[in-house]
Amino acid sequence: MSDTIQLTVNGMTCMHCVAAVEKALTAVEGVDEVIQVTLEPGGATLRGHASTDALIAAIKEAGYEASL
Ligand SMILES: [Cu+2]
Repeated sequence: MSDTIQLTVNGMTCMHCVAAVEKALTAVEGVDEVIQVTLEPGGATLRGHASTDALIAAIKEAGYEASL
């Protein structure tokens, strides 16, 4: 059983940023699927049981800001 998690992501300016965030989230333990990352408004929707702290940290490491 996995949950749908939605995050607000700030700092993305182009499709490369979107791809970078998508890649970063995919690598987090517990992420089953990154459903979508949107540029405008900046956000990410994914499925899994990953900790939100780990997701936010991964996005930060990729160079962006995220919050629930
Ligand atoms: Cu970009």
